[in-house]
Amino acid sequence: MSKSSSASQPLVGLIMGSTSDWDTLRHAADLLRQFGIPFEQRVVSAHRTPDLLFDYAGTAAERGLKCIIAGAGGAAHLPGMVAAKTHLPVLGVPVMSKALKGMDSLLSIVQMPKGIPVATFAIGEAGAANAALFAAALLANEDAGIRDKLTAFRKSQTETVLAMQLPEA
Ligand code: RP5
Repeated sequence: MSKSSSASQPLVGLIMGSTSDWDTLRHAADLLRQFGIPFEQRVVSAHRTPDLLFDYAGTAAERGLKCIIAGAGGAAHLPGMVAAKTHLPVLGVPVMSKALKGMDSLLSIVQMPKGIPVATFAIGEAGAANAALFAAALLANEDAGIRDKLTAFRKSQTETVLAMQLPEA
């Protein structure tokens, strides 16, 4: 996946280690779009494009990003290395790996040593979606429009669950 961004100044960086991660991270992109949050999306690999990683993370704050969602699989050092190069909040999404079903990705991302935090989400689609919702919650502190959309999203979810019916016993 090549570099791309929405029309206005991106507030969220959505990066992943490979195009093979897109099927997971697209769930974050869908929600950011739904909330009208401008974001940029890009493949940045910790071990295959380390210089790009340093440049991307090192310039993220000055380019106006407010947080970075980083998804990776396997020995998933992308979120941790990004966090090492920026003070912005980094939201790590473990991608489901073939060999270990994402447990390797999860443990690689969640087990950051004390001092450089990465907010770690669930493996796979749920984690990607929740990372986008968390990014929305961060931005909602300063943006009433995003806050209203987040409140409406929650209300709609609640109404859906309240309307759920089980089959008669
Ligand atoms: C990681 O290696 C990526 O995040 C991806 O999840 C995994 C496999 O990458 P590909 O071999 O599919 O490019 O860096």
